Amino acid sequence: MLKSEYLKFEGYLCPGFQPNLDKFIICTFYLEPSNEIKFKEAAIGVAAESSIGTWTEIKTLTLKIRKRLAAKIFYLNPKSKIIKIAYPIELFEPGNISQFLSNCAGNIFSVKIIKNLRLIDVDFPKKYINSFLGPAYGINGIRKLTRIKNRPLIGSIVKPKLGLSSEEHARCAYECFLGGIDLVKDDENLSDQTFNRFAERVIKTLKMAKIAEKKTGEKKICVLNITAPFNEMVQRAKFIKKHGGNCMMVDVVTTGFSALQGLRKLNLGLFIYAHRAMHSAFTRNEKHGISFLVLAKLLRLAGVDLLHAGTIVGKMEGEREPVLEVFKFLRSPWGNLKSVLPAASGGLHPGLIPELVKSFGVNFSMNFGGGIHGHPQGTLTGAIAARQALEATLKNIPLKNYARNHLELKVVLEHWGSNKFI
Ligand code: CAP
Ligand code: MG
Repeated sequence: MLKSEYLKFEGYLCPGFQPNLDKFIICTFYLEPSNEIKFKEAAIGVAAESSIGTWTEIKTLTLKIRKRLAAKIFYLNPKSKIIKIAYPIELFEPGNISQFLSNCAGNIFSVKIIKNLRLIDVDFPKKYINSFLGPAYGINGIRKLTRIKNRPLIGSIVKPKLGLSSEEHARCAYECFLGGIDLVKDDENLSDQTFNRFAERVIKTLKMAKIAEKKTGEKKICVLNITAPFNEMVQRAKFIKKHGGNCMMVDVVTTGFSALQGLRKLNLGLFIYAHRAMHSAFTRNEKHGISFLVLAKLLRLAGVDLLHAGTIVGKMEGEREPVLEVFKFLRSPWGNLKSVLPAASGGLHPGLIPELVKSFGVNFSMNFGGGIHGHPQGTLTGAIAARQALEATLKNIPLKNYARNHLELKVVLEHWGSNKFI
């Protein structure tokens, strides 16, 4: 039986090495070797296969290349199963996220010597961070556009996610806007289906948003999903711009980094609303895959302006600490790149707004699909109730007190209380 020769390799295992953070990308992994494979051997295999090595010694690998480009394991803890690897920055092409992933999240997930491997975190040198465009708008740009200074943005997702005509869709969005909602978005799986054509939806929804702006005096954002093959996405984005829109939604995981970076580079004058559908296929398993924190860092490099990042209390998985860590990262300074507005979404209803503000403060966006369209009295009332719950929370008034003379909210509290998902 053929056995890998990783243990014989030199130059990868460097306990005590202190990487210069301007010259190395640092990846933190959780590693479980396969049976019969020593922890050290698996670690060397991961370092070799994600830099310059393969399963056997090769004659073409000179000492010069090894010294310059070999990835260095500088922390190795068999107990916690954590390893830290320093990758020489020369291994990477600045501005190219797909290349980074092919290197640090590529073949290493497939090698037989590992049972489980998870890329938990990554630290980049400033120079590398600044080789990316990052968000065009960021939190400040979105707040300037919406004229919302210091409260959370409140959004809704048109439901049902599929099945409405473009007319019905625009009508539903209009009711949300009229009820006090700032952003109304397409669902992640709505694109240009026969029953709701993209072009018609854009024209009708933007028209209704304009009417609602006049009626409410507030800025209204239509979050229109352009997810499609790349060239088609560019055409759809330009169509939104031509009809007066200011936001494009992209399913960033299913679309991929190459397309996302391509869109950002075109500077289309629309802020990028990032939906993360499919992320849990590789972010959820705590022993194998890539953490959402790593994905959030890459999406900020790629240039998204707003990113779904979890709720803690809603229907989607995501524990308190990792969710708060991502919120903190997206809102913190990072090289020369702008910040990203985190969005809480999934199984939320107005009764949960105090809990959301307690966890996340005011610098985020919160979305309600079922939580608005599931209101016993329908969409408009549901939207009004959500806005009332936000107002009460910002004034520090308990919802049940505020509900005494805000009946739309009263109905919500009778219907869902402040119940949260498990
Ligand atoms: C929420 C939602 C969003 C999820 C995405 C849905 O609808 O429209 O796509 O929030 O999850 O389809 O489930 P509801 P995440 O408000 O009706 O639950 O934000 O975790 O990426
Ligand atoms: Mg959805």
